[in-house]
Amino acid sequence: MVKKLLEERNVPKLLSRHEMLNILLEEEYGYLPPEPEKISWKVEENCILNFCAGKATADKVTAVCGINGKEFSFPFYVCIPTCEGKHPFFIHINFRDCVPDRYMPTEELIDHGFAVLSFCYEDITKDNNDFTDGLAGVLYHNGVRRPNDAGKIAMWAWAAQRVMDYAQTLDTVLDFQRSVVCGHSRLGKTALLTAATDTRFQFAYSNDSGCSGAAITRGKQGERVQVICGAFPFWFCENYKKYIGAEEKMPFDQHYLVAAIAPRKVLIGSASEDLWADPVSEFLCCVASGSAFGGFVYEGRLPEIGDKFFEGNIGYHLREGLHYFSREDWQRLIEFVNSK
Ligand code: GTR
Repeated sequence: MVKKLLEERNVPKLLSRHEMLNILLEEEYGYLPPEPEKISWKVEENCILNFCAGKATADKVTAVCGINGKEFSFPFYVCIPTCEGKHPFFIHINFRDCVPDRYMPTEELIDHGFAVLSFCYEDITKDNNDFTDGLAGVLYHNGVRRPNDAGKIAMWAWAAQRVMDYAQTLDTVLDFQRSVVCGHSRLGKTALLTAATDTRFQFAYSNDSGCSGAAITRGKQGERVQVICGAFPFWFCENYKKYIGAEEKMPFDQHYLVAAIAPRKVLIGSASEDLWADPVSEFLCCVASGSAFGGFVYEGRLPEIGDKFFEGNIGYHLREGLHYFSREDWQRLIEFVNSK
């Protein structure tokens, strides 16, 4: 039944990682900005004193990037358990810059032995059509973009990769076999693009990312290309608009984004009432990209609330409820990472 549902979607066949990435960057997200010519860090140690009663350190770091002969800076937080050992870690692309935050239960993550590095996406460039703002202003002259130049998702992904540059300076306390990039909704789309374009990330987690994220576009319920390009054209490159009302003509579908992360690991999380994102289309994306991971292991039927398909390197879980990055989602993510 699942196989038949996927066949009806008529998605293009998987290609090599390189080919799939080129298509996605050219046609959907735009090419990521170049790596900085130079990068340095300003570290404010223990910006939150005795964080979690001393269970963790909390530093505020500013990345100072030389790019296009100009300078671009952004802040992020680094919370690391104080106990001995090398810690698995999350790079969380967050909506807000608070630690903790309603989308980031920092103490619980620390209690599970994870470090978390997080930044607020709008500290990179605002979530709007202004391409003179922040990193966009450093990249583009007067905010003018060519058809395949980075949209805002590609810029947020670039920033997550800079946070990974910093993580690499902490190699005595972080475990790079369990490096995870994660995000919710538009930032779940961003997390997938981050890992697809940077093999330093061993795991990616997309929570409720839906249209132009982890959901197959062809035959999708809820949000479609026309709607997303109407409301948020700036998330993508200009070329993406070609597919408004012409999704069948796309030389790709979203399984390319997920498959481009293989053979590394991906977990896709859906919420049962998030029909705008469309849990079934997110699940079908796991099925469609499965062969790139050596198979998606599931029970041959559509998912039910509470399901966790964690056996393969591509995993899926379905939580009850609405569009939200919940504690339950974080718990599933921790379980998935710890099971590998
Ligand atoms: C919605 C958008 C979705 C999703 C969401 C979010 O308005 O239509 O694609 O990404 O925002 O980021 O919360």
